[in-house]
Amino acid sequence: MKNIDSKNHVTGKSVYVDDIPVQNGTLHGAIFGSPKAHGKIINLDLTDAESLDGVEQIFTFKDIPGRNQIGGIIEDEQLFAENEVHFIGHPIAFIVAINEDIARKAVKLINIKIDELKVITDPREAQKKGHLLIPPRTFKMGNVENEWSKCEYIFEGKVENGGQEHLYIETQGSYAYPIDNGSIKIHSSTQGATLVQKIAARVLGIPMHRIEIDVARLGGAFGGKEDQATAYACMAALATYLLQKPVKISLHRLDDMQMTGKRHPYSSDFKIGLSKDYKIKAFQTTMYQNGGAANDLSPAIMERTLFHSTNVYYIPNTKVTVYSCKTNLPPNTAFRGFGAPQGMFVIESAIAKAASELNISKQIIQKQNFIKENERFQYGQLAENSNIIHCYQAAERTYNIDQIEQEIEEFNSKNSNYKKGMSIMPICFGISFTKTPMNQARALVHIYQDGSLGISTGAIEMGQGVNTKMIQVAASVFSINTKRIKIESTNTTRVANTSPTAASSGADLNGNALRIACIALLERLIKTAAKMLSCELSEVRIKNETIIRNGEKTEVTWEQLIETAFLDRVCLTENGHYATPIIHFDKTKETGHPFAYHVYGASIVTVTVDCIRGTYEFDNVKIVHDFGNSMNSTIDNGQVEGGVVQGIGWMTMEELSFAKDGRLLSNSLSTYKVPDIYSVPKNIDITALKTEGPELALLRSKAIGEPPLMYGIGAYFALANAINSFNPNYKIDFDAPLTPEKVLMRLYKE
Ligand code: LUZ
Ligand code: MOS
Repeated sequence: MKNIDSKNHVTGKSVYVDDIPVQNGTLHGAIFGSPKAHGKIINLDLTDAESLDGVEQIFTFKDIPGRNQIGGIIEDEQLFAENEVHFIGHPIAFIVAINEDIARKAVKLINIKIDELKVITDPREAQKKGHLLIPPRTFKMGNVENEWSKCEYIFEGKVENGGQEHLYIETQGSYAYPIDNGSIKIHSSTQGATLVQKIAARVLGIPMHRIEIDVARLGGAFGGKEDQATAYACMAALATYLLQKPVKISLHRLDDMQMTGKRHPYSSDFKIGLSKDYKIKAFQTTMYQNGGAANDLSPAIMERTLFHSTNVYYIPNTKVTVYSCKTNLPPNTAFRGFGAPQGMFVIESAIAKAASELNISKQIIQKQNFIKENERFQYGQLAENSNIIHCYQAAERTYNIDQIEQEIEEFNSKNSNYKKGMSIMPICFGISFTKTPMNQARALVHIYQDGSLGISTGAIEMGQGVNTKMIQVAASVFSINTKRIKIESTNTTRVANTSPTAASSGADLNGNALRIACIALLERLIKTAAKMLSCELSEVRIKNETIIRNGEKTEVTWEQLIETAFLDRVCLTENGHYATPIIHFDKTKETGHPFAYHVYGASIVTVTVDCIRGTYEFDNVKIVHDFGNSMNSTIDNGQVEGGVVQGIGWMTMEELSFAKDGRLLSNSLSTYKVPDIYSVPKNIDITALKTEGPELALLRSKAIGEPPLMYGIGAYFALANAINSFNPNYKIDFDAPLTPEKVLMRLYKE
């Protein structure tokens, strides 16, 4: 099935927050953010701004009727700074005016005096000074301390990875307006409708039932709207509540880039020990996560880093510690992969370091250590249906890795100014929110009298195609045409208490809830059908919109069935609830079974470096991916392609740059480079590993959102190998992103 939104997307008809027709008298908001990264507010002078013609009102923390607190996991983040500011762009005031231009003009008229305090942007410096967001956490297995003396080889190193700007095409935004009885409706560009509802209720000091959140779709999110859409919805809601007028905010790109958090940069130390036959016997790493000025989702992201710090490998002795460091940057947040890419980059770096020192190819070590069926991850869960070995073998078969290596060697021996490099990136990603209670969802299904359906779930469409998958689920249960089914917006009055659409679990959780609702309705309809045909329940089923009796088509159509059921006063509405079974985790022991299943895959990344200029082109990414039994290969392949490109961007060209004073220098698209059509790999081959798929995946089709991003990590090592064949003096180092500038310096490093 094609993505139901494709046509409207390419013709510009899809409606986003900024496209919603506004009501008469709608006011427009703009945010005054802190001009300094750290300091005490001595004086805030709003008089000039307030007297600007067209400014309706300016709100600060003093106007908040409820609590000035938007922190989710930890309550450590104010909606508006009260006495201190902690990052540049830290919201201080919200200006509401008759149009956007005036609101933005007024921002410039606000005068503030800040007594500056020391600015820290480096996570290691923050950790040394004791500025931690939460206490550090350690995962371990076996005993690394005892193991080092038994290792044949030991290598140590340091790894840096940069952050990443989400660059959703639709910036953060919200449109709020009063509805009946003192309630408020908010259209928010959020991945977490319930989170927005809950925090807005907290800020306004009113019950959740007085706030209705509605989300049609997002123009991209990538994690950036899991937590951070909330602030903007709360600001619009606050102004709406106090003025009783519609209020809209849609961030300017420059403000969005400056104010919002990004993927976490990490700085890490590692130590890896191997046996003579290249088995990894021990692995230790300490990672310093740059959390920014408040917790946001950092504790959960730290947790996912810990879970993924051994990637696809079985390592009997591990010790992994993550410090979440408080710095004067915008609070860093969820980004596709959610800490896992950072952890996986470190273990892959450790392996690359060992390979480089031992003068062997990285694959030799990778292959020796793939986790096997029923070996344990360091957090206690067994690798059931571990498909990494199958993926790797399929990649060897399908793409002939030896031949690729030979061709690269040949190319490199014949060319002096161009060098090629390749690398294999295996991945393993755990599916489920690591916080077990979040793994639940609900759906609401109405069958209307004419046989058409309206379905609602808690899933949010952000371009990933979840709505299309939801329609497929309902169509498959009833065996009816997808055209009969309409998916409604995600709305908290229809489906309550939703988890954010995140953790790659949107389709699994909401699709299973929807399936449960549809199956319950189907059972009722089968009863009606049996009654119509005067036969046993077991004799009837529905196929292609027709009632089948004992395998034979009858005259009864879907429409007749529904009409009869309605006249017979059968309930044609159903609610489904799903909670992922079997998962659990004990934080006191750091062990359990946190994931419903794992997604595996292997990619081969090849690159050509122009050794005069330091520029490069990715020739190929060849992938064997474990989709399970993909329910929509067009959508799933699209997710793989997008993920690969986003991962390569993170590893190679997307370089966030902050000045010492905490100012974001790469604050626009002229200074922050994302992959464009010219820089994507020339070719992406995707081969599906043929498997049945796990029972806990929706229709045995595995979660797809995040895992493929990590294929892009291979880009770093492919580049390093190409540099090395030009410059044998280059000793591999780990400092992503490996931008063309950095490549050039390494090509000519003595
Ligand atoms: N969000 C979250 C996530 O709250 N918990 C998770 O485990 C997670 N994993 C990936 C992406 N977002
Ligand atoms: Mo996400 S990083 O699944 O919001």
